[in-house]
Amino acid sequence: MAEKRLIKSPDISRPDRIPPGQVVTGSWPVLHHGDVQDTDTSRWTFTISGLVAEETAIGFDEFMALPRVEVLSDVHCVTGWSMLDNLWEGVSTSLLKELVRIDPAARHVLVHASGGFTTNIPVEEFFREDVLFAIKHNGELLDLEHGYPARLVVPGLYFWKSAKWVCGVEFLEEDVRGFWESRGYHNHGDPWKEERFGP
Ligand SMILES: Nc1nc2c(c(=O)[nH]1)N[C@H]1C(S)=C(S)[C@@H](COP(=O)(O)O)O[C@H]1N2
Ligand SMILES: [Mo]
Repeated sequence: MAEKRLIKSPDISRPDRIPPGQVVTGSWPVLHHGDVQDTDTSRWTFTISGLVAEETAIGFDEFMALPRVEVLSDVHCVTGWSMLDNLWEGVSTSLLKELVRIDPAARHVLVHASGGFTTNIPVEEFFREDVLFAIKHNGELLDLEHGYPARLVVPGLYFWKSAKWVCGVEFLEEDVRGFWESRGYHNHGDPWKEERFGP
């Protein structure tokens, strides 16, 4: 199998790795709204919709067979914990550009997860090199609690943007706030600017 490309998230090379108001944790907390999604992979699909030439749904086997990258990144949760040096393996968001033709009018991405969770990301941040649909963390498949079979990982933004149990993305011209973003969390969520709550 071809060597996977290792991408280092830009924050990895900051002299101070810990954003203001954050504390490093040794063990990985489990945080989400609602139930853990126990995905039936024989029925799971990943759907690319919205401003695309043709809405496309990819089954589990096909998704798992897509070329993968590895990303080394830090995690910063808005509740105050950070976890450094995570090695993620999965499908780069930029691979979607090879699967569908995205309308240049698309400015925003609404990420959908099983169970109804959503989160919104500007399209240029969604396609940053270190953003991926992670399948493995530190060499192991994700636990159910952490988003099996796949979760988005957006290293540059607070961890609530990293949707667990991801099942699709929707390309949009206008921004649509996601689950936490419409419940008082900041629309953008940059940990270095402490964009925790509103607007
Ligand atoms: N599907 C889904 N993904 C989600 C959430 C959620 O409620 N549902 N919560 C987010 C929040 S607020 C955080 S902090 C992280 C926590 O991920 P972890 O449980 O793997 O630490 O998942 C994010 N992704
Ligand atoms: Mo969170």
